[in-house]
Amino acid sequence: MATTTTTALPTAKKAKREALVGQRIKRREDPRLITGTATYTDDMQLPGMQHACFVRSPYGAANIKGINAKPALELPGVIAVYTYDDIAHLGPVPCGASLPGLRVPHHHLLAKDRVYFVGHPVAVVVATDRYIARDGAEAVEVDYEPLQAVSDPEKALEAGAPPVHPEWPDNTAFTFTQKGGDTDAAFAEAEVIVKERITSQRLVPMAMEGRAVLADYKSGDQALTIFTSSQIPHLCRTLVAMILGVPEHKLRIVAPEMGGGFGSKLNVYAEEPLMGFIAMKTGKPVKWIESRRENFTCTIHGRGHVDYYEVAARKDGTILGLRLKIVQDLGAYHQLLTPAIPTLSVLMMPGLYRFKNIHADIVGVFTNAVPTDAYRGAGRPEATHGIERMVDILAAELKMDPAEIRLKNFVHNDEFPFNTATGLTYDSGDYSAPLHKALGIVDYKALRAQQEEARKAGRLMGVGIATYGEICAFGPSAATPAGGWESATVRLDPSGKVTVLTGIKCHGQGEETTFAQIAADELGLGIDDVVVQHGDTAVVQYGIGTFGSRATAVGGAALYFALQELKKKLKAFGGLLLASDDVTLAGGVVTCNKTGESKTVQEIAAASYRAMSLPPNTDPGMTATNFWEPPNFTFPFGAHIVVSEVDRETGDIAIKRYVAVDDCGRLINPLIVAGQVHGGVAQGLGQALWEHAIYDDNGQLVTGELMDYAIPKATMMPWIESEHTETPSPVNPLGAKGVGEAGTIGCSPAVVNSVVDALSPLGVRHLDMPMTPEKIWKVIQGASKA
Ligand code: MCN
Repeated sequence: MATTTTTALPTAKKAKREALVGQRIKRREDPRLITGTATYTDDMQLPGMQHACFVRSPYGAANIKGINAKPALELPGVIAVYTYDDIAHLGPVPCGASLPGLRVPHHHLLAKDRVYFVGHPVAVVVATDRYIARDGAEAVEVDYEPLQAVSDPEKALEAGAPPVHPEWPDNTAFTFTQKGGDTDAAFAEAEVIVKERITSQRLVPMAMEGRAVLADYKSGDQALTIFTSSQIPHLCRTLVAMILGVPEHKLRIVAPEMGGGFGSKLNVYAEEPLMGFIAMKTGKPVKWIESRRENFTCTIHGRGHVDYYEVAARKDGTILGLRLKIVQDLGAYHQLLTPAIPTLSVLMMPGLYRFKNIHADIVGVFTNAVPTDAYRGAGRPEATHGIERMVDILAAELKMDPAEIRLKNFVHNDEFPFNTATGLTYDSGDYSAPLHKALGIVDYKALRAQQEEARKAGRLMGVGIATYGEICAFGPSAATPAGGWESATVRLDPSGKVTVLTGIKCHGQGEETTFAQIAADELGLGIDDVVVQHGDTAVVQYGIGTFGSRATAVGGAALYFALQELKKKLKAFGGLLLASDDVTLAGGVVTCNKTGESKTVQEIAAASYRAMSLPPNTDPGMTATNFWEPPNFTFPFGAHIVVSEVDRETGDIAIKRYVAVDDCGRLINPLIVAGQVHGGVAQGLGQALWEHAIYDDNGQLVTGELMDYAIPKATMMPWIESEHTETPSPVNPLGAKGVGEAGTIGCSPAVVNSVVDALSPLGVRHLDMPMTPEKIWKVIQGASKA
């Protein structure tokens, strides 16, 4: 996988006085990552550190008749075993989402008298080393009474299905309806109606670094520090303090280097407060590092949709309305945002299209499985997959070209800001531009001619188009659980070096680089004059964190405004030193417009700390902080085109070409953006072709290891031709929209549309993901028999 552009990378020094924003600057994070000198949680060793290992349920559903910890406690090196009775006084794992009538099961940190999914924590063993802790966990005897589990959300809704939570025998956590326009009238007016059942299978987010927690308690100060691989350190502090009942100012959360999160670490899990509890109880540090197997069974999954679509249209291809039912597999509990995810799907169901009539019903279903929650795209890949499949199905029904039908239904350029059927206001866009660009790159007309030839020769070649719009930059606080603002502090040291403190948490996205580009440009300094710090509640002012592709559009905007404040201070101090009211700040220098005399930013910074004299109403030093509340989300968009070929004999799918044209507003760093698109596409391709978290009828995760759960390896990735259009967002001063999830959102429908197109001569109209060779082979066999 590589980028198509071969432009030489500028060195930071060379680029010193050129605008850095917009340049393909290499990530400053990478040297420590590729030389193995970064410090992840598991790299940390504290004196007297203990290790924890969990006893977890091997059953999808069972009553706990008794727990005997004695055999574990007899093992040399085992220090303690804790069960529900020890932690009964602590708060539950929190759910931050609310919906009318939502049923919220009490999510104890350790199972009380029943287990609800394989991996459910029942006890935690503390020992002198990791291996003894593991032996200890195996020695704990738990007397289970197995119960019938239910893991298929549609079966869970059937009468007589085993109840996941006995108090709610219908397994329904909530129902939710969202309506816009007059959908009945749209369907009455329709000349054609197409229907399909479309699934978005359960997926494992699969960050390279699993979850990891290290807690350290200083009893003299009554101060608890928890190092945890978290996308939301401050929210984690607030919530863990509540669970443990410790004062928030005595709790410090540090999120050290992270090997990705992909939404799975936008959460507070039982292990975080439990390690805090153990550290306080034993008076010694304790570490828990998730195994890969635990990551499969105990960290949230994504997707888990069964959707029923009906699209009403005119014969000319104009879409009139959409009816939709989502059956959302929630798993056994609500994690932080579980019930909110399908509501995000509904919000983005109109995609890039103008139709104004929608009726969407969601039913959230409890199953005996680990909870679903936010995984890269969180609700939007499901929506985009659904609407983009339906548009292709409609095009096939009407024998229209899939590009033409999209162009016909796009929101027009003069309609922005555009109010959607689901109550959103799309900020800005030129939706046909990426599609035209992508069609140009593949030479669409020639490609279709080539396909005709291939078909004549008996080859199964497909061309798939998907366009997408996504909601990101979460978001106005009124619409985001726990607040949607973000914070930044910019500190100029006496030597003139810059420290940026940001409330977002970089965990692979590269803001240590892009935020330094923004700060260096605004102050006229070099990128090496700036460091970006994040992820430590004792260092950084409160922030919301990183998710929903918000860090740049919201956190970057907060940084921009803090920089404007700092620039004002620099001019005021500079003016004082130059004895002039008429000064300009440019290129790292404040210049008197009358005399031409100047002072460098470094000289002004030093003087501001020395404080021999200060401008009126000014404090010594040179710091500015901004808390920025965005007025709206931003809505990136794009078009992906996939050329595929299916092997008739094996069902294997070869991706021959992958073209991604994405519009995430103004590009801060095109190299990083390309990396984000590549990574996103890898995860979308994984869903389209290989990945599936399958629970059997007993609630066992049968694809619970990497031998069975096929994430794409580098050799399985196609060459990605990544291009852009740039439509600035009016929502923030950077003009930036998010890009962290775009690749995933655009990918899966483009791939499925391509493969369905390849198999359409065999009468295939729809395929569910993952399109494994076995599934495709069976489809081909079935078609040839028919
Ligand atoms: N960027 C840019 N120009 C733009 C938009 C973004 O140069 N117009 C840059 C940003 O400055 C940043 C990167 O692109 O360096 C991604 O920025 P943004 O779109 O703001 O997304 P976030 O930083 O908020 O990241 C969150 C997003 C999400 S929601 C998931 S899930 C995801 C993703 O990012 N998880 C990731 N990308 C990931 N990448 C890695 N390596 N690891 C993860 O866990």
